[in-house]
Amino acid sequence: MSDRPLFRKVLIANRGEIALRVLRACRDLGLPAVVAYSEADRDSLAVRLADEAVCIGPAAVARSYNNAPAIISAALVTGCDALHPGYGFLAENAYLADICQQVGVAFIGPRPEVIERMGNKAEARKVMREAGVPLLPGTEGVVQTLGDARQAARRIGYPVIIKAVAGGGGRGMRVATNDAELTRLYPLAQAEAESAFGNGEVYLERYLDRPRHVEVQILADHHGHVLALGERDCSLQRRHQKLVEEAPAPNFPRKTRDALLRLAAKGAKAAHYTGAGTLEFLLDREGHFFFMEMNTRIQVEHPITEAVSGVDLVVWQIKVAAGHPLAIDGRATEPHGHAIECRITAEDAAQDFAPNVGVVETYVAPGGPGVRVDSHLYAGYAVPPHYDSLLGKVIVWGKDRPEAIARMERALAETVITGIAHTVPFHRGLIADPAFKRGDVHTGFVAEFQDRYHNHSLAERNGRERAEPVPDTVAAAAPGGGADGASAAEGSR
Ligand code: MV4
Repeated sequence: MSDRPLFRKVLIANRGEIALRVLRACRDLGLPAVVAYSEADRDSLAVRLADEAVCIGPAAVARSYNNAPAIISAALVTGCDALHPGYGFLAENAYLADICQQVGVAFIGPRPEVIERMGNKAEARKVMREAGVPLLPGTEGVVQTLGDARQAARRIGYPVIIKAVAGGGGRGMRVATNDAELTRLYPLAQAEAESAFGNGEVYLERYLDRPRHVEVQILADHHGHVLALGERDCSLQRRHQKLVEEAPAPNFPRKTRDALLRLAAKGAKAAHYTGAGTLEFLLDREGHFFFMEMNTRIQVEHPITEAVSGVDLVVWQIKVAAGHPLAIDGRATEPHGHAIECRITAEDAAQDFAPNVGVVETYVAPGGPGVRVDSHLYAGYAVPPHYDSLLGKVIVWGKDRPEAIARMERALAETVITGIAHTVPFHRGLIADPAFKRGDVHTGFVAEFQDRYHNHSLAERNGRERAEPVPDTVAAAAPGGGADGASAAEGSR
């Protein structure tokens, strides 16, 4: 490659730990970076460490991090010729990617048409079906009428799940176990989708009870090379917020994994994908996998894939956006060892994960062999109330899963954060759980863990064995099937 710099300057259009992560990649590449920040983030670590910083508006996200014109203006006035959107906010906004293209700023992500296509979950299903990627039985595209929905559900077989085409991440899903429920829930799902996404279109799929969530990291360049850089198990979630992720997926047969990675790469190729992206799959009890949706961004949990593949995903995102070919030998990225990530948030697990804000009094980050911390915390930092509650991520690597677990226990035990409630104690409980240690994970795991924990402490306090179970989201749904699933989904809002 020539010594010509990749870009003149990169605008980082995000905040928190990911702004810092992207800044570090820019530093590693010798690229100057500008951090775009809101008035609430003036004192953030990314702003302090950046070469340059530019205020894009007030604290409210609609007027700063979600304000495309403000972000584009910031890129232009600071002389940036590339923009990294991070995750969340406008990271999967085709309009921002399109405007970038029009004003000559490289959007570090896929083309706007690809973002748009994958953002429509029914369209994404069509692309994957044509590429031969396994899907759950479901509708070809959007369901237009209740009559069509009932007919489709009879063909698919109950239980079915109604999903918004503009949805994703679990919002606005409804589970129906029979025709009467479908009749009741179909208009509700439509109305919910309309109000949440401004698009009331929905589609149907066969509903799987407590599947595993396994996703595949894709990296693709503008020269037709597509790499599947391994899978992550992200089954440990609470209300669609991931708590723990690991790579490779535990108890996952070699043959299934090979097929998963091969088909995910095929799907990404069919989608004309470029940059870093993720295909999400559900895995059933028998080990069959089914495509669910594609995320067209770098994900929070990308470091575990970096840890086992040796590939710096953010560096490569920037390189492929500049037109560089993927000079990575697919065989060299076979997973080496095992990595686990805990997402530490400013939530109080003892108060049903109520978010809390305040000033970080003390912060002592863990370290030592095999430990990486991606966090924007520092002692004296005031966690602003306007944004999500992620404080940072503890990522560990070990030569095998038991070593990674032991190192996570060590790292979490070393972590000190005072001044605000956080989830480190909850994570320590999860990691120490015998079922987790067996790799016996699924999307109902956290709810079941909380039930065990909650019932146990209540039993202690009340001197009795069982307390009432706590209803949760679809994740908690359904020991015994869809009927509970439907009510749990309904109760989740
Ligand atoms: C499902 C499902 C069961 N069957 N689809 C949740 C997030 C969104 N991306 C899709 N989700 C689900 N889709 C069918 N056909 C169960 C979930 C689901 C879930 C998926 C992954 C991780 C955690 C989850 C928690 C609850 C429900």
